[in-house]
Parts: sequence; structure tokens; C-alpha cells
Amino acid sequence: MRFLHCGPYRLPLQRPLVMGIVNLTPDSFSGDGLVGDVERAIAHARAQYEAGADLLDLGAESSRPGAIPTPEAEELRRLLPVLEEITTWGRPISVDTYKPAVMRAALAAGATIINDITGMSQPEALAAVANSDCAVCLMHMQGEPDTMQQAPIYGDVVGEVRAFLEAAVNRCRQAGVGDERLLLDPGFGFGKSLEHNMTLFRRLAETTVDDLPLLVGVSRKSMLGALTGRPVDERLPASVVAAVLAANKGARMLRVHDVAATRDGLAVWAAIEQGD
Ligand code: 8Y7
Repeated sequence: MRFLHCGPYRLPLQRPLVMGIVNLTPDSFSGDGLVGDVERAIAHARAQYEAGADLLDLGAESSRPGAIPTPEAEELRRLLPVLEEITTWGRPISVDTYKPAVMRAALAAGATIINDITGMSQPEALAAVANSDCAVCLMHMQGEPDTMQQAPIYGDVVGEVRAFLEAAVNRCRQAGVGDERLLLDPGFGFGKSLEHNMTLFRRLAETTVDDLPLLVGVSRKSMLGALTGRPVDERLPASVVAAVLAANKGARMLRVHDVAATRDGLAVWAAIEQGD
């Protein structure tokens, strides 16, 4: 059986894992920003586990389209009080950051996965994770959050995303980060039109490299708004359907806001599709 190695934890990869989102940003795209309220964030984290999350993803910098970067000190101020508490719960915690100093602080505080929306593009980021035994999610993004949705352009979106991920995997391997620590993610909505997102989704399995596990994050995203005409707070059914379809296409981890509903969808899918 295959496992994702994240610090002292081993996450089995035979059934799709559910990563529950915990947003610590004031302007969270999905309307669940929890900044300035450590207790509420901790309660939300606990609720995500109780709803059936296998692991959590903590983010303190908004990467929604149009977002401007958060200063490092502010990101740490939002992140560390929550992280220091929830890493004592004995479960793997991912931190969504691309800043090397934030990675180092998060790992020192007990985070065991780094979720980097820039795919370890900074040498210092690579050094930060190579000096630990954390897992790393390498995500593809075209451009940067403040401008990425203005005019995303590709010749062959699947080929270009895969080539980017392959280069990121090679950088990690060269730095000594083994395959058992890697997750890959095509980065839905990150510098992609609806058509790009649909092509990537349809051909999800082609985006991975050497069968490394894929993470998919489509929960409440605007691509679902475009398909349903629904505002962000009415995208739960669309999000669950998309999560289940991603699982059916081979995703090994689903990054979601609505953990319980996603677990229900996956339970039905697994019973029908896999006989359990
Ligand atoms: C993703 C993500 C976001 C994603 C990974 C949102 C931080 C935007 N989306 N990380 N982060 N994959 N790995 O709507 O799709 O949740 S933020």
C-alpha cells in the first residue's frame, strides 16, 4: 500500500483523502474568513476534523483572483497562534504558503505539509522543505494571483501544466525530497479560463508525473459559479459533484470547505464504484 509521508504521519493513499480548508484570511473568497479570532479558527479546525477531514489546510494569505500579497509578518501573526494549538492534536496539518520564512516557521510549529501554490519556485522554499521531512504539494499556477485571471493563455493546457509539474518534481528530487513526500495539483482556477479548467478536469490523469498522487481543489470555485450561475454560498452541491468526479478520475486528495457533504458523496461513489 502507498502512503504519503508527512513528518511522523503516514496517510494511506488507497481511498481519496479529504483535506478540510481552514481560512485565516479577512477576505476569504468563500466567505469563511476567520482573521482576528483565534478561538473561532480553532473551533472551525476541530469541526472540520469532526466532520471527517483526514487533514487540514491552513491558509493566512488570500490567493483569490485579484488578491494582493500579504506581508510576511501579517501572515505569521494570523497563522502561528492557530497552528501552535492544532498541531498538538496528533494529525497532519498543511500550511498554504509560498514564502520560505513562513514555511520555516510553520514547520517549526509542527506543520507537516507545505502547500505551495507556486510549486516550489523559490530556491529558498526548496531548502526550507528539504531540511525537514514534511510532505509538499506542488501546484501549477500561470502568473500571480493579482493578475492571473486577466488573460490566461496556453497552447496545450494539459501539456504545459504537466511540464511545469514535472520540472517542479525534478527540483524537489534534486533537493532530496523523495517521491513519497510529493503531491501534485493542476491548480484549478489559477491562471485558467473555464475552458482550461474543464480540459484539465476531463484529462486529470494526464497531469500527473510518474503516478504521483494528485490533489484537486475546486470547492466553491468560480468555475462552479460559471457552470451553475450560483453565488459562492450556494455552490455546495456543485462542489460535491466535482469532488466526486475528481475522485473518479483518480484524485487522491480533495481540498474542500464542506467536509461532511464531501465525505457523503465519496462514500456513495466508493460503494458503487469500488464495492466498499
Ligand atoms: C487551491 C489551493 C487555493 C487549490 C491547492 C480557493 C490554497 C483558492 N486553491 N491549494 N489553495 N490547490 N493545492 O478557492 O486548488 O480555495 S485558494
